Amino acid sequence: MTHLTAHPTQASLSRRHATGALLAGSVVAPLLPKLAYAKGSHATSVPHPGTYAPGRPGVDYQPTEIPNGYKLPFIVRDGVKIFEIVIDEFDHEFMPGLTARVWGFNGVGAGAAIEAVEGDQVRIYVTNKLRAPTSVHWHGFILPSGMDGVGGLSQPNIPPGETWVYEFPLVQYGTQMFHAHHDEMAQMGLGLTGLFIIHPRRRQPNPAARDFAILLHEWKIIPGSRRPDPNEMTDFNIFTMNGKVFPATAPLVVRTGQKVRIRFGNLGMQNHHPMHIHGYSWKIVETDGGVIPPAGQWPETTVLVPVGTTRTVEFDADYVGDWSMHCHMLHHIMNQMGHGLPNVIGVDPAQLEARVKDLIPGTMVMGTTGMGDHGQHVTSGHMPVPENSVPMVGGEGPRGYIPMGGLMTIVKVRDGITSYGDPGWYENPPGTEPRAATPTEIARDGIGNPSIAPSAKTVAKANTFPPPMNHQGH
Ligand SMILES: [Cu+2]
Repeated sequence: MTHLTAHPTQASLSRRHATGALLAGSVVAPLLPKLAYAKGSHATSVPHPGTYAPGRPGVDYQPTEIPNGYKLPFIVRDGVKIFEIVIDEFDHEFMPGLTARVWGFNGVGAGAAIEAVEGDQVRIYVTNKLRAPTSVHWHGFILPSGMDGVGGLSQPNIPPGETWVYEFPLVQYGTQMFHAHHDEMAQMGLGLTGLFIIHPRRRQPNPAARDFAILLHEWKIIPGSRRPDPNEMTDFNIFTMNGKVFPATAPLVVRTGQKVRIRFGNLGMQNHHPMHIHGYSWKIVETDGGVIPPAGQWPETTVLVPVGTTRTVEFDADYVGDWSMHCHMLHHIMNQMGHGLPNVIGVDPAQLEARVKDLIPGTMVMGTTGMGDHGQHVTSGHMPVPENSVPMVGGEGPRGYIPMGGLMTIVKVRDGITSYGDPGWYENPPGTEPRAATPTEIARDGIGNPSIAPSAKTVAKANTFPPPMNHQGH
């Protein structure tokens, strides 16, 4: 029973689990000491320790899609899955028009992913090409303390130019993450964050046909600059899904009737993201702490993804269409939103422009009716902005300009598709889209009649508290 004393949590091993562990673990000599773990809230589908062949994509698990992201390849040597992480500085495009020099894993800013299977033994080489020391932490993993990746605590930092190796067994499944754990605010703020998907060894009942993972991140990139500012504490202005902002975010393409799983992770510095889907409700089935039993899952249309966590949702794609999926913190769907500006909502621009133009010729007053048309002015080129910036820029939609950016993508549900390439825009069937009302309809239904639409004044009066005194009652 010597291996059962290898980890502090083993004191809490139940007799049932200890028995399973002994049966499964007594067979082979592992590369590293195999560890037994009490089954906490994290998810397992088979006993640990155990000896399991490296999980094969398409056979032992259905690979997860990383829209816009990059999945690290692996090789298998002597039963160990080997990955190579390269930490470097490079130019990363957030969308056409905005590129910045970030720090990231394998050439991707906040969009790299590792995928493996519960029971795999993983060996991960980390090459540090930065001029700064760094380390890699495996976020949400049950592993030996020394492999936890905290610079100065569980290991010395990896010096510039060196390649270090981590190795541990995966004794859980779920949606985990990895990130630099030295000089955290700077290194993560510059993009050293990634996803780590661990599939269950034993296939779970009724798995999702479509499985997506999206890492949320936030950056401060001053318009016109080419470096994210790692000193920012609160005022982030670029919000990414796997490193991209809308309209550069890839749509999630789904066939009608399929079960869909979306794994959200958030390794930003500061912000929580209430991710909202249109046209559907979903259930939160997992966190980075483990699986939520069915009885504990409740339906929502918005899942809060707090910083430092993952949330996995599932729903059945029963409704065809183009459905927006976005963060409901509304400045998180604004690219490089300008704020701290004078509030000119409701101002008559003609008068203001006439007076300011004496001082500054060519002045164009914007924002008097909101900011919805700002991005369109920028996109069409008649509103000058700093080079390499996308201030409040959105994208062209099939029926007009979509003034959203940042944490926004589109779930495209289509009948009978055989390819998951972008199917283009959804054509609303006749009669299923709003339009201008005809005079006949307006007259027929009494629109404009005070009994249907009382004036704002009438409504305000009725809602006055205390109600107007009824003098006749005295
Ligand atoms: Cu948000």
